[in-house]
Amino acid sequence: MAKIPVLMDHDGGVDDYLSTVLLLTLEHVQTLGIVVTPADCYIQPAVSATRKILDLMGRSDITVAESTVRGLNSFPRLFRRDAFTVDHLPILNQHDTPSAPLALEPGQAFMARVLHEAPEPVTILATGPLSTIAAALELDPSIEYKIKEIVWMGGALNVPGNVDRILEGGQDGSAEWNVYWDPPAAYRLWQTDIPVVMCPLDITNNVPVTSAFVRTIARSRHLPLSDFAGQCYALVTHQDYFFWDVLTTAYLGRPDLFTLREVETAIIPTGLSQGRTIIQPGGKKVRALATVDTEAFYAYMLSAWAR
Ligand SMILES: [Ca+2]
Repeated sequence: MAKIPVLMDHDGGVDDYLSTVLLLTLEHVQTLGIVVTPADCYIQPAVSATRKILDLMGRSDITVAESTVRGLNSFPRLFRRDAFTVDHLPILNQHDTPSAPLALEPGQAFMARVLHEAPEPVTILATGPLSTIAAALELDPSIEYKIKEIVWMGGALNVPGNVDRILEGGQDGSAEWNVYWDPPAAYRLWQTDIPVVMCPLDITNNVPVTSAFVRTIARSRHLPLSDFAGQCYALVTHQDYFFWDVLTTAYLGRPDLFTLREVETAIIPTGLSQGRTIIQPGGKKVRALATVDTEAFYAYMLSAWAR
């Protein structure tokens, strides 16, 4: 069976590293590269950790690229600093320097080139803001038709957003972080014909990372990926944490666990609701992940990392 070409664009959170691991377990996927967008992270440790994860997975042949886009609304430092911790986890530091190559060009240029050169349309797995994709499209508008679809963690349709109204002033709490970081980028993307499958908070709210789940992973800690996943999730159990990016990635691995619905949507680019994804008749038609078999999903995660 021919493999599905996928280009990943993540933004360096704990969830993103585990999504990277999950993606690399998918035998029907050919990963063309990994771009790191400097949003939910500090970029140097995020790029470094990503290269080390590729080494851990035995995939030092995959190139990592550092995007240089900048968002309008910074992620909280408390979230971003996890990149330093993950980059220093012992399991990722058994060798002196990472072997997986780092692209010499900025991530957005790398993305544009990889898509341009691809012999067939490519799926983009985006587990952060859409800014790097928007920048790549500006560099080379012809790549619009080389993108088969974007499978994206982002948005909140019929539920509140996750940007704290008190801590983050100047907004009304309707936005999801991956849109809020750079609302105009998502807005620009929404003006294209690129098919989007979105994984909004509506569905991720159903799959919390529970303390019980983290303890279950611990029982397999003799296995490298379970050990890594357990270490990563231990960092975030003090906060409300969900399988946001990992659920999105799981759709590529096990689409049979999901139902989807078609919705017409728009992005609010400015003002108090900046970053809101709103259901709007006549707006961009996207497919949204609507339901997931949660028990089967948790079981899938345990088995995917049991190696
Ligand atoms: Ca992310």
